[in-house]
Amino acid sequence: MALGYDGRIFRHHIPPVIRLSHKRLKKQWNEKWLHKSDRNPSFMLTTDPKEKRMITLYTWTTPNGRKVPIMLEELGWPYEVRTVNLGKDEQHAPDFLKISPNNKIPAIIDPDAEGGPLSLFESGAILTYLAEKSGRLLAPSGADRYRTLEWLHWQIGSLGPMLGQLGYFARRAQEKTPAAIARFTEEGERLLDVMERRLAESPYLGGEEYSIADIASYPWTVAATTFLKEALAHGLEGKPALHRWLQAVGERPAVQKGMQVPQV
Ligand SMILES: N[C@@H](CCC(=O)N[C@@H](CS)C(=O)NCC(=O)O)C(=O)O
Repeated sequence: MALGYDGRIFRHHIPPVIRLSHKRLKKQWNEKWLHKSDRNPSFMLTTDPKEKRMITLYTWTTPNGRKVPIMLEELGWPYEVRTVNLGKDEQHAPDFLKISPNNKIPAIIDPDAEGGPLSLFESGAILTYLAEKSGRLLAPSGADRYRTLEWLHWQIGSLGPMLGQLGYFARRAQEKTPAAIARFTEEGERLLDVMERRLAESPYLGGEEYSIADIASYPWTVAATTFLKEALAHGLEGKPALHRWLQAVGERPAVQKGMQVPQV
């Protein structure tokens, strides 16, 4: 499908040349994604759509926000970053809601997906999609595939939410709620123990190979040693396998680059 479109959502100030040559495409995108009342300038088309068919990544400077840039850096695919400033509540902009109905980053739009442009939210779905599209970082079948998906889902359903809640109650909330802090500290510690046991028996979370399960867990493990260090009782203390894994993953150039995205 000759989309010739770079994934940016557009509505206002569309250059005439684009308006003419991409009329049909614009109509298709507007119908699918745009909200009439939205005036968010960060969603405007600003580059020549014929030049680029790259993935647009909507993200912010948080652990969940770093997973997808790490993946895209591993793949070496060009991508365009759109910041969604959570501090300014941009995750609630109506246009962003069309892409990410749960009002959370990360999200992507792939203009070059099979069957037409595809928007995706939820980091686990995005990582799985990119792994399947590229044929990398997730085994195509068999036990290795499901072991990787198991640990990917563990991160999405457990490590991320528990450490995220700990961050909220222990660091960000004005009012401190001891029971909530105790609960999420305990759960955070327990999950780091689970991770330590897994990594003591296996080089990577999914098995012998580095995979999307490691990409998903890395930014949260870094958070456990930085932003959440004080909140956790023990954190990575006495966890040699976790230290070994953190270092191995952290040495990857794609991880180092992805952890710097977005630049704000
Ligand atoms: N399960 C989701 C979690 C995404 C998530 O919690 N994102 C946070 C940033 S780390 C967010 O967008 N928070 C904005 C808000 O809660 O309003 C995923 O893995 O993509």
